Amino acid sequence: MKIISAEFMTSAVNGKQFPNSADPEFAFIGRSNVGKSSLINSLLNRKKLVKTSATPGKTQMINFFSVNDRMIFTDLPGYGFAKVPDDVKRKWQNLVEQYLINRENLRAVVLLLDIRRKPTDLDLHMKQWLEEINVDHILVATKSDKLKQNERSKQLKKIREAFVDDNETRLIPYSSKDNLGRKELWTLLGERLA
Ligand SMILES: Nc1nc2c(ncn2[C@@H]2O[C@H](COP(=O)(O)OP(=O)(O)OP(=O)(O)O)[C@@H](O)[C@H]2O)c(=O)[nH]1
Ligand SMILES: [Mg+2]
Repeated sequence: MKIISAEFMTSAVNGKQFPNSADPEFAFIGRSNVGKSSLINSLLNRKKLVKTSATPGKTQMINFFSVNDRMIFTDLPGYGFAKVPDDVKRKWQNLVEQYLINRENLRAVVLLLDIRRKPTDLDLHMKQWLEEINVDHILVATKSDKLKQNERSKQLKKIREAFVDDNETRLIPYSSKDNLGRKELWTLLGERLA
């Protein structure tokens, strides 16, 4: 995908603030610190469009980005970060649920997993819940540059065993550092644009 334009649209802390647009939309979701914001920057060839941080829990709202004036990317707050107070956690959870259930132009969710870690119960619940509410999802294993090639294959296999129950579902190894997997992920997004 050639990126002609990528612009921040708005941040939302509740459903009323979601932008009114019918453009096909893709959401990026996963644990705190898994690399959601970095992945969006990598896909859009922008170093700093989306704020990233070594401190988990950085993204606390849903941020909307308009891409090529024809689709929208959303960066969701990460889940599973222990240091967030319970009431804040509940607020994020409500926001994300509201968004995933009601957003009519949502075409797919990109679900991110850290390639170095075994998926958690929260990851598994998110995946099962997306299936229940009939939202299409694409699986990505982030931070692949942190492992050597043989370790990478081993981890991908482990993640598959824990997370995917068929042989067809793709699990794309990605690195936002060197853009590994960028083309493959764009192909899957492109298929869902039409
Ligand atoms: N080596 C490497 N580091 C990465 C990669 N992706 C993200 N990181 C680093 O991981 C940390 C978290 O990245 P973010 O993109 O901010 O993660 P996030 O999922 O948006 O985090 P929250 O907004 O807190 O939920 C940052 O220090 C990034 O530089 C990657 O592909 N390779
Ligand atoms: Mg973030």
